[in-house]
Amino acid sequence: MAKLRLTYFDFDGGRGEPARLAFHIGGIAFDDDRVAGKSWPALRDRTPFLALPTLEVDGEVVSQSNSINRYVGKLTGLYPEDNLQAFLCDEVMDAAEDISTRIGQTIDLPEDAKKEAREKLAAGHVTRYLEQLQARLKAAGGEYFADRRLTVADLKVFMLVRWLRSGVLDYIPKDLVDTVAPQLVKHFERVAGHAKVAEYYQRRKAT
Ligand SMILES: N[C@@H](CCC(=O)N[C@@H](CS)C(=O)NCC(=O)O)C(=O)O
Repeated sequence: MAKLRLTYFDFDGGRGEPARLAFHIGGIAFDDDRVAGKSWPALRDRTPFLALPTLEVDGEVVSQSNSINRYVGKLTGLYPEDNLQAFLCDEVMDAAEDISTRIGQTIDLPEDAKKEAREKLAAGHVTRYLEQLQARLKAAGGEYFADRRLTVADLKVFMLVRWLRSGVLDYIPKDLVDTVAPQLVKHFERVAGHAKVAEYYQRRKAT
């Protein structure tokens, strides 16, 4: 097995977390390199595209969260082998990435502009994306997004829904997912209740 080092910011969420979870679920050892915010400026220029996460594989540093998710998904058995199921898995991950990016772009706005942008997003793109993700989930059988089993797409949406429901995003109602896409809440609970996922967060809480 290659030597694997996943580098991401030191919190339990965001773009690096699906790969951490996938490694844990698949039982694959990796170096969980957690970067403190104050160390980031010095590291930034050494990342391929000035951003995290990165995954180092036997000394080669590769980036882009969904590319990492696919690679780690293949290593851990959490990525479909069937081409169409893989396509569905990718679409969901990229949609989750799109909407996370749109929301992320509001984080550093001044308060008034943030309010305006987020209210517009909540009523527009975020609602649309959640409804469509729910439709994809239903079309895939209602439990998982692809292959009728847990894949990295489920882990990616799990992080998105957790973020939206956490209450940290002012002006995006934290019950928006519950209101417009209740099946995504059920999906969130399904993933959170997965034995390995639950065990992972129990362990994280204890550290
Ligand atoms: N398209 C990239 C986006 C990466 C990205 O924006 N990462 C954020 C953290 S989630 C980052 O590194 N922000 C620090 C910065 O831009 O200085 C991916 O999916 O990995």
